[in-house]
Amino acid sequence: MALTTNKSILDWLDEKIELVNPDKVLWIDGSEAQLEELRKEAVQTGEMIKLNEEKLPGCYLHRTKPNDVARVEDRTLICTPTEEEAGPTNHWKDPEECYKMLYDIARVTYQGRTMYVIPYSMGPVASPFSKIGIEITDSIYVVLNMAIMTRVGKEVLDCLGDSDEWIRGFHAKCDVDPEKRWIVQFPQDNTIISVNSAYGGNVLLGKKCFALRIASFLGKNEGWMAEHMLILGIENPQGETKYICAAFPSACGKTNLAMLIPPESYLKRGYKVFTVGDDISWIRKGPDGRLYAINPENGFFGVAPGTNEKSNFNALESTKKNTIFTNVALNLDDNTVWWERLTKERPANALDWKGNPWPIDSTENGAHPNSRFTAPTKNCPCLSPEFENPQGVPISAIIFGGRRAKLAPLVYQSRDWNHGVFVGSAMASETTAAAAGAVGVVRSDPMAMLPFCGYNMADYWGHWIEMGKKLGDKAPKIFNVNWFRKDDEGNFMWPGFGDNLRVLNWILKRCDGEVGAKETEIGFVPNAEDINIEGLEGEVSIDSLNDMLSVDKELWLEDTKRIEELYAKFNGRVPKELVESLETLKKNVQ
Ligand code: OXD
Ligand code: MN
Repeated sequence: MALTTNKSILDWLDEKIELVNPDKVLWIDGSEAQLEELRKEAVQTGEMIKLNEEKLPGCYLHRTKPNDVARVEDRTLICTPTEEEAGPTNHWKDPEECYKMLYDIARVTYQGRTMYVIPYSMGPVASPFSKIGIEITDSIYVVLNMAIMTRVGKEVLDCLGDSDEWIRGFHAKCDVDPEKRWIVQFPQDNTIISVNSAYGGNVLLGKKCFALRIASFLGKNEGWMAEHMLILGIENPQGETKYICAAFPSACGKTNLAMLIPPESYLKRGYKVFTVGDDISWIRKGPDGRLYAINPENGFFGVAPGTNEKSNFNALESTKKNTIFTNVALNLDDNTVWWERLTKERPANALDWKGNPWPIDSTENGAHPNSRFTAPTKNCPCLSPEFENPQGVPISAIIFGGRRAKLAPLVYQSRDWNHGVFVGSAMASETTAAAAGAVGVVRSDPMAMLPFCGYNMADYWGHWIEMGKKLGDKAPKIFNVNWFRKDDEGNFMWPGFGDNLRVLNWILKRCDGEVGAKETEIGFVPNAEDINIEGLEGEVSIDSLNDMLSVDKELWLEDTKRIEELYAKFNGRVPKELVESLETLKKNVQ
């Protein structure tokens, strides 16, 4: 039975049912009883493996096809009416042609299967920030993941009423054929279609497809922002909490920063850190003129390898119940999971992520490098009490970051909002061994949004500039951090992890005008003595801190060429404010 009388939904469903021809249609009502039925069914068919109920209560393991383990950026399309609207950093196809191609691929592929209809809300139901989506899928794995990552069920439909303001999401697993795999956004139609994949990033349509690609487009038209940013709160010993949003390309420790544990000396003084979000922020101007953010998600879809008690205690704790693991190794001795660096020793008796025996002398990984956990946010020990606040949290600072061995100082502050937008647009990171391809290659990734911006990126930068005008002197301050500076021997100079709080503290002091800084060619850089390194004796000295804060003009001049090349792609569409900032930087470092 349909859970709604909303005509726009029912009409759309009828069309899709006719196209894919399912055996039956099941509305997801969000009840625990229904989800439990689906879990049982998935275990019965082998789609999921139930893990040790004592050690990992409510947890399951799922394996995707080995050809389907990550997002596919070259098969991700933005189908705007013209190619120019999608811009040079997106892949584009004519919408009409693309619908036809996708419908031909998906036709009758639900035959013999169930169509699941998932009504979900991104953001707390009925928050002014929130948006509603309907995803149809032929995968129980998708249903169960969506039920963790978003707010699912009948109350979402009740909140929507008769409105047709909802995002259409259509997923069909088909044959999981990589040659016919497409992840497609139609921003003008509020529509997402994903075919031939069953991997989270491609099929949990609320996440990257909706909450970033479609939402960035909505945000531009409606005057708000959808960003690839974590949100964290820092409570000082006086009990005041300030919030920061931060964007990083992958492999820069974003989840770790979102859940950081303060160094011992800070804990003793009464500092606390709270996670509001680890991946996505929806941001808008609040009634008091400041910028407010919510995390539209309800779960963490985190990378498992490297997560351990030391690197990210809070993330690991989050995965200890009601979590779905994807493509990790299975420890056969106690029916639990394992991934690289979870513990020093690997389990002796285990299956690898493909479900094959994993001999103890194997040189292969047990878990896929992009294996994941889908964990409810409410499991997180440091989840912010403001997580469900429908009004969001006020943002004091925005941070951009990347992995730059020699270039960017540990931290610097932009001169003003527009210069900060320039800093974000110029973001780049060096590749690591975690991804395929050469290591240490600099890749531009403006605002960490390269694969996630749903329209022309130059116009997106323009939208940032416009937001700055609306906020005026209430705009958050914008900073850049680099936890990955290396010395001449190739060693990391900064300890990172919890000690990053020392840098965040400097940032918040700058926001409050409590500390000075040096004006340099690239922006405001801390005086070394203003970064607290008490307790880091033997690891960081004032001298090494001065090194980490130094600006090598030659390297910066070289980097301006990369930015120039990036801007050149946009055929004169880059906002003049950014072009001016680039010219200023060039002049300063010449
Ligand atoms: C993610 C990503 O999965 O950014 O969050 O790739
Ligand atoms: Mn992400």
